[in-house]
Amino acid sequence: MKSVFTTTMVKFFLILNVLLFIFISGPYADERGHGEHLHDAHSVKAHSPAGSGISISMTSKPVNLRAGEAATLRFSVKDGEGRPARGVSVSHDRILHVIIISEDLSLFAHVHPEDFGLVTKEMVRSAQFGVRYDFPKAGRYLVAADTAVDGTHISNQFMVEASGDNVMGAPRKDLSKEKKFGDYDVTFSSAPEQITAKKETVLRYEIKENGRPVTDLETYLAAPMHIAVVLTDLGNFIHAHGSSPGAHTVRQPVGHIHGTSDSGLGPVIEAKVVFPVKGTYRIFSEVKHRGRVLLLDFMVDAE
Ligand SMILES: [Cu+2]
Repeated sequence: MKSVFTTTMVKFFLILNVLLFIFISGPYADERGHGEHLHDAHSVKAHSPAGSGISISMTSKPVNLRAGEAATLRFSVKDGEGRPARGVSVSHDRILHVIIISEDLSLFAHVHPEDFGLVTKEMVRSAQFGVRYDFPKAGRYLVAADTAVDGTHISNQFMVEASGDNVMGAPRKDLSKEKKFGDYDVTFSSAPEQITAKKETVLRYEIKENGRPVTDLETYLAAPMHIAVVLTDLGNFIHAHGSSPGAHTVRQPVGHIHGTSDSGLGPVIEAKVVFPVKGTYRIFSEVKHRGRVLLLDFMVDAE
């Protein structure tokens, strides 16, 4: 009798979970209008391939975000006619990448629909994907969404605002090039040293753990490093990927090829970035070491 009850309870919770999941991923018809408004008013279309008309729109639930309250962000990938885009596919191991950065530049999140459950065929068919994020502080946030449609990178950025009492402060400028992140010491440099907007810059990270060069970084989401570059007023955003000089990588096989091993990256990771305009940028970068994602951040001035 007890086991029958337990089985029933398990079934009940399974069904409840499925229902919750459907609820979370279900259409937000009531908010679409507001979402379009958000989109029209604040989003910056970044890399939509010319002529394809494919874009990502976003809505939030609740519509008015409150700091400290659970929120769901929902992204719709649409073709030029406003229909669900066909061919939305996994890139960098995920169907959609969402990066959230607070206006005070103190908060960084990198989340994916996969972090909250399975990506279903229905989600792909309707080209609608959701993530959850609890905005910790009141203020503005940049939300950057990246996906791939038929192998072409699609990216859109949105600005959202969370209300509440716990208001974020102004960003602090810190151009230091040697920083400590837990047990890791990271030396950051750029070539050329003086960064010029619109010209290619190579960012270089040298990573040590307790004084020893780290040579066993792992790939994280199919890249040695994921980099989010943001202008300090959140007006510009770039998502780039790093490579490990001398190691076999997806993007830049330089020098020896050490097979297709997932590890053996480091201690130097480099990334090519073109800073779009003059200004101060914060650069958040993620690497993976011993199964943990390490978040590094530096600031630079571009002339
Ligand atoms: Cu991602």
